[in-house]
Amino acid sequence: MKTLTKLTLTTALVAGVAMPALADISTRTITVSNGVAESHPVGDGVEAMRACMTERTDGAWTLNAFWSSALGDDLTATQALRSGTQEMVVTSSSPLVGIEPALGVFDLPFLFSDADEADAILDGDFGDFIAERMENSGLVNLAYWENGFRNLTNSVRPITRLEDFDGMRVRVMQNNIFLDTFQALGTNATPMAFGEVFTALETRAIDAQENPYVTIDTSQFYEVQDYLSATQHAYTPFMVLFSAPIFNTYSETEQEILRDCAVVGRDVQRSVSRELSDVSLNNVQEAGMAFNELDGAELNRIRAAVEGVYEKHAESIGIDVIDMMQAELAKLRGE
Ligand code: TF8
Repeated sequence: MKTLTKLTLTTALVAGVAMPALADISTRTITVSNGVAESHPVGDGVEAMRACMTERTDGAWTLNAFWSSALGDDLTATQALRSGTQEMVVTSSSPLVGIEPALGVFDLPFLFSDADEADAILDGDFGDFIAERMENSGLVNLAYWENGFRNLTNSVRPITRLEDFDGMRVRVMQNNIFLDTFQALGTNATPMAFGEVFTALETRAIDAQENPYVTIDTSQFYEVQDYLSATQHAYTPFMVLFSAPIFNTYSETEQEILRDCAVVGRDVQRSVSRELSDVSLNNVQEAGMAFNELDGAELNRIRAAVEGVYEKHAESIGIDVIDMMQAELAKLRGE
C-alpha cells in the first residue's frame, strides 16, 4: 500500500495533476472534541492519531480538534455522535452510564490496583465486551486511552484519614456510583460537568474535586485548590468514541484506518500520561499545593467505608458484568 501510494504521488507530481484519491478513501473532515486542555496527554494522543491518519490517507483526512469543552461537555458531545452530527469524542466513561449502564463498572471504587491491570482489562476481552455494548447505542469505541487514577484536591484541609472528608463539598462526575462513593465518605457531593469545575472552585461554590495529577496540572486547579491527597480511589478510562451513523458510511478501509490510528494514538497517549504524571505532581507542588499520601491503615478504613457501593450498584451495572470483571481480575492476579 505504501509503495503504491508513493508511486501514485510521484506520477501525479510528474504529470503535474492533482493526485487521484486512493481507492476506498474519501476526503473527510473529522471533528474530535474533549473536555481537557490541549496540553493534557490527550493532546499528544490526538496529534499521533492525526499523523497516522495523514500517512494512511495521503492527506485526504483532516482531524479538527476542539479542547476545553468548546463543543460541550463529555455527555453533550457523545449525544452529538449518536445523532450523527459530530464524528468523534475522547470522553470519560463515567458521564455515559445513562447511555450504557455497564460502563458503571469502571466507577467502582478501588477496582484496579495498577495501570498494568487497567490496560490488560481494557485492551482484552472485557474491553471488547463493553465496546460491543456501546454499538447498541450508536457508538463505536475505537480504543481506550488513559485518564488515570483519581486523587482528591480541596481548599479546606489535607485528607489524612476518613474523618477529613466530613462535610466537604465535592464535585463528582455526573454518575450515581461516584455520588454514592463520596456520600459514603461523608462528603456533600454534587454532580457537575467538568467544564464548570474551575469556576465552581474559584467562587468557592464547592471545596473539592477529584482527578488524576495530569488533569489537576493541565487544568490549573492548583490556582484554586490548596491540598492534594493521594487517595487513588478510582481509575476511570477515556474512550475514543466514533459516531456509528457516520462510521457506517465509511468504507472498510477507512474503518480500519480509524481503528488502527486510535490504537497508535493510545500507545502515545498512555506513555505520555504516565511520564507526565510525576512531572505534574511536582508542578502542582511548585505552584503551592500541599501534597500528602495516606497511610495504609487509613486507606483501608476508606476502602471499608465505600465497600457497600459495589452491592448497591451491582444490579444497575449488571451482575454478569461485575462477575466477568472480577473473574478477569482474579485471572490477572493469579488467584
Ligand atoms: C472529569 C473527567 C474529565 C474528562 C475530560 C472532560 O472529571 O475526569 O477530566 O472527562 O475529558 O469530568
